[in-house]
Amino acid sequence: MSIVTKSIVNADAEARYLSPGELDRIKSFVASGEARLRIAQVLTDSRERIVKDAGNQLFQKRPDVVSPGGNAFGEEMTATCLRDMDYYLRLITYGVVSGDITPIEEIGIVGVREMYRSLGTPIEAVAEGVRCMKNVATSLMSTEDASEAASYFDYVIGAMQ
Ligand SMILES: CCC1=C(C)/C(=C/C2=NC(=C\c3[nH]c(/C=C4\NC(=O)[C@H](C)[C@H]4CC)c(C)c3CCC(=O)O)/C(CCC(=O)O)=C2C)NC1=O
Repeated sequence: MSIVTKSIVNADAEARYLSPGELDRIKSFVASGEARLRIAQVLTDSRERIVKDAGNQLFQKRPDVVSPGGNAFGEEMTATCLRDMDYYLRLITYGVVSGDITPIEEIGIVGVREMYRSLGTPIEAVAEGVRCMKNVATSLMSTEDASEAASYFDYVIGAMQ
């Protein structure tokens, strides 16, 4: 839910006008809109490159995951691993557009620890993959956009620690 929808739901539950604080938050959401859309556009347009380059970086840092016995060993498993990275990049675009980590949290973070544990996937290596995507993605942006974008990647990385 965006900050706009959320504020309206909260205000209407109390049959009141939006408070000055809510209007302020909506104002900053609107003011940052152009930058957030620009960032989402870069992530969307460059998604293949971001996932591919970040995947290569990850497998250099963590050769164990693509070695025999590793969770992403073999063509099919490696492809599934890259697909998961693409999933997280997609969720990050949702967060960037809505200016809110809630969609990332609800779709990709709640229960993630248990999920990867049951799959035998080392979650710290998934976090490392997201960190590699952050590095590739932010290198494609201005300093200001990079710092805004980085906060969403950092949320995912932090949630997987
Ligand atoms: C959009 C929300 C969402 C997420 C996040 C998601 C993740 C997800 N990753 C999975 C598997 C997997 N995920 C990985 C990923 C990796 N293994 C590693 O060693 C690397 C560190 C890492 C890549 C960075 C692998 C290799 C599998 C297959 C594991 C297996 O089948 O044994 C599976 C099991 C089912 C399947 O294979 O599709 C799910 C549900 N699905 C979703 O719908």
